[in-house]
Amino acid sequence: MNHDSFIRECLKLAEQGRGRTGINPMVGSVLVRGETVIATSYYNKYGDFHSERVLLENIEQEIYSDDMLYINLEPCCHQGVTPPCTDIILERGIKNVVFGMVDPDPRISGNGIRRLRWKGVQVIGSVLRSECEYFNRGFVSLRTKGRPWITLKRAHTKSGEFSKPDGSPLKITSKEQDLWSHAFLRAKHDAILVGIGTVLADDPELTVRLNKKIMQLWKIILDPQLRIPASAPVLDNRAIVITTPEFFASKDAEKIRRTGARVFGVPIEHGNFSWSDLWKILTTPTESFFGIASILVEGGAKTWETFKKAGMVDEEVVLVGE
Ligand code: AOF
Ligand code: ZN
Repeated sequence: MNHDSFIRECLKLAEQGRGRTGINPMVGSVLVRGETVIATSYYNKYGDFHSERVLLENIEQEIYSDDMLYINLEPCCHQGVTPPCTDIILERGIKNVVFGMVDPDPRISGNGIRRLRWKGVQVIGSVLRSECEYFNRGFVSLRTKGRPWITLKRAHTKSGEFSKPDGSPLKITSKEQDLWSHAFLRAKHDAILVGIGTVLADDPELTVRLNKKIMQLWKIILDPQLRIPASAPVLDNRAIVITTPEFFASKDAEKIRRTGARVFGVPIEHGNFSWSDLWKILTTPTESFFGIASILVEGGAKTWETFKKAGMVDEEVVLVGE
């Protein structure tokens, strides 16, 4: 039995939920009979039934005692927004479970595995643990550090320039590097974050363009003095403008909200936005917002420095142009 390849199948399925699972993990499951996958499922969006439940509630075939259920994450055993996955696994008579990684959520964290074993289910794992953990790095970061996973992206020329001598923007990266940035950086994060300086200098749209398809990410703009013009192309219903409480209820804030953007007031602490308030806003789901688990910080230099000095960087990518 090749456990690795079936866990990889789970990851591929899980990927289909990207961008909709919010503060929860991306999860995929496959049910295998012999060497054949007989049913698949994935966690579609925050608040929906979990992957295993979707699979086991919809399967019409009888389940055999040597069928194997694969999931990239340990099955949950808590009553949350939805009922425990361990219940449906036991109810449907699944006797073999293979999981990719232990669930870092303190409500679960090994309890799902223990419950299944105690009821006589054979549970195998972790299988491809680091691959599974890296795949769900946003979720892991939220549950272990209480903040999203943060990737810093910078670009400079071979001689180390970030901008023209007068400070105006300089095109640094090649077309190939830009394509890579869209496919492997922007598309793999829930949000892009920039400082107001970058918005005023470059007027970016901050979307993901992939083979003519546009994917919508959350766009976070740090703007303490609320300098962003309501006409900025970046403003729409995926934009989140973070300003200080004194500008939060201003007329300008109202104008910005009319574009569909959200405006939040976060107090300044030691010269920066209060990290704990910022994380609370970005990771608390509401009816129309499922929360952000990973952020790509794109600039400019001041914003990078702020994140670096605060030790808020998990991964750093440097693109060197001509
Ligand atoms: C699974 N399969 O497909 C998912 C799991 O807010 P709730 O009630 O939906 O619970 C969210 C928690 O459940 C989340 O923190 C994670 O530990 C687990 N998510 N577990 O077995 C799934 N999405
Ligand atoms: Zn579950």
